[in-house]
Amino acid sequence: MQGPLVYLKCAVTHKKRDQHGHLKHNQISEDESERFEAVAFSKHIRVILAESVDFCSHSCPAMKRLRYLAFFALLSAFPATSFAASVNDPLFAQQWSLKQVNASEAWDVTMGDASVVVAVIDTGIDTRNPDFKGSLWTNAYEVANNGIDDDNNGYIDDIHGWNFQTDSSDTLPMRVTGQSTEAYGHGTAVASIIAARANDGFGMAGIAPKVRIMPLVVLDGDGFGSNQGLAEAIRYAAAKKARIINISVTGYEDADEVRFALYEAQQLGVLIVTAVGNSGDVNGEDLTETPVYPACNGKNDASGAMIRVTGTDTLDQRAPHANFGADCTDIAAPGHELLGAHPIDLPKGSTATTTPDHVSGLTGTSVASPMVAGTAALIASVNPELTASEIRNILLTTVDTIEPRVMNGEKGQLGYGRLNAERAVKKAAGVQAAAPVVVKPVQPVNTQKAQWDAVFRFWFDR
Ligand SMILES: [Ca+2]
Ligand SMILES: [Ca+2]
Ligand SMILES: [Ca+2]
Repeated sequence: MQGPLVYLKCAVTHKKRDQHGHLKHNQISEDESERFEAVAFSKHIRVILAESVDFCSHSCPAMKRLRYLAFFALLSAFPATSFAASVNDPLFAQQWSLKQVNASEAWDVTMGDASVVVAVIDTGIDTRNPDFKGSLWTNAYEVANNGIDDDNNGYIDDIHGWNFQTDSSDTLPMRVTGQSTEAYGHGTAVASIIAARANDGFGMAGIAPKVRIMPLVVLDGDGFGSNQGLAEAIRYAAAKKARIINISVTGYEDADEVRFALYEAQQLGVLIVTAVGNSGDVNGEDLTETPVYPACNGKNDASGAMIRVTGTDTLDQRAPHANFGADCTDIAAPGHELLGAHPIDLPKGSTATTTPDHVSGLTGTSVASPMVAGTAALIASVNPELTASEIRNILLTTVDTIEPRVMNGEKGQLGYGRLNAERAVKKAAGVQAAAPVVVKPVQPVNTQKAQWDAVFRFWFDR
């Protein structure tokens, strides 16, 4: 069966510097955004049998919840300021995104539970990077490298996820000729924003540093894939009981196969978190006029379990290139100049590389989506009884309001507000979160250009 000629594209762009070290803004090249090659795609339809064994988190939720409540009762006896969790990761101080959403305060409640699995549908994850030590999901019902499909799910030796591009168990990022490092490193960066280990004295911290990640490769090393591969990956994640799926991928076709897979996953209790994509235009695109998928598959579906994420900057204004639009956008999250882990075999010393193992300057809704997916994983960790729809509601009703700071013409277009991990996690734990929202100083800006200048000063001159 010939698959549709549809291309999905990862939704991130790097900010690069010119020869003087100044950041350049418009980095999505025309030929890249228009590069829709014809590739024939043929796959069997797979029937994946749902597993019968539950996570521990499902079998003992009451105990886990009691543990958190007892812990919080103890904490409440002390001044709140004594306790914002501190970590020793050397790059943590540069992770403005974690400060913006009060991650440290959320970590006072939980840094995540290893039973909570987030599937990362992307370009593959280089889990050889030390920041992923212990974070990789393992398929307990599969025996590695024996050439047998031990768990009878249609995938042979899939002990750590699957590569739907090569139909193999190799989930490392794919090397292809002439590829961009952006696409090659995309999945690794996205996964690290969710679940890079914290307090390991190395690199960065993910927002949910103790949950696990399931790599599912649907995009090649150039960042392109098919709707069929995406649909299969969604089904795989749901059958293997991922609680959350992060999809930092967008395409322009409303594909039946993807829509059905999303529906099935939600029926199985999975929360879908997806980026709303970037435009080649720094002003982004209004998704009401130009919808992208799968983000707009959740259009007007308030009862569903999809969260569509756009990106914002340090000033809580829409990040450059980030799409928007009330119909397809539920929430905003930091998506400008973020840090991420780097595949270990990329050339060292590029201007965008902060350390050999990490990259800076990641901008796009691709890096905003995992901020929300990771927070959802914290919520699922602290209260395993919550349904995906309940997790969604908590995330959307605990946001910080950003309307006063949103540019004219974009008000009401960036979702309910900007992610606040502290209040979301504390609400999930049944604990009264600190009521007053700390509003960051806002610099007056009049134009897009001025906005970026302000942002860059804010960031680089500290
Ligand atoms: Ca298998
Ligand atoms: Ca096997
Ligand atoms: Ca770390």
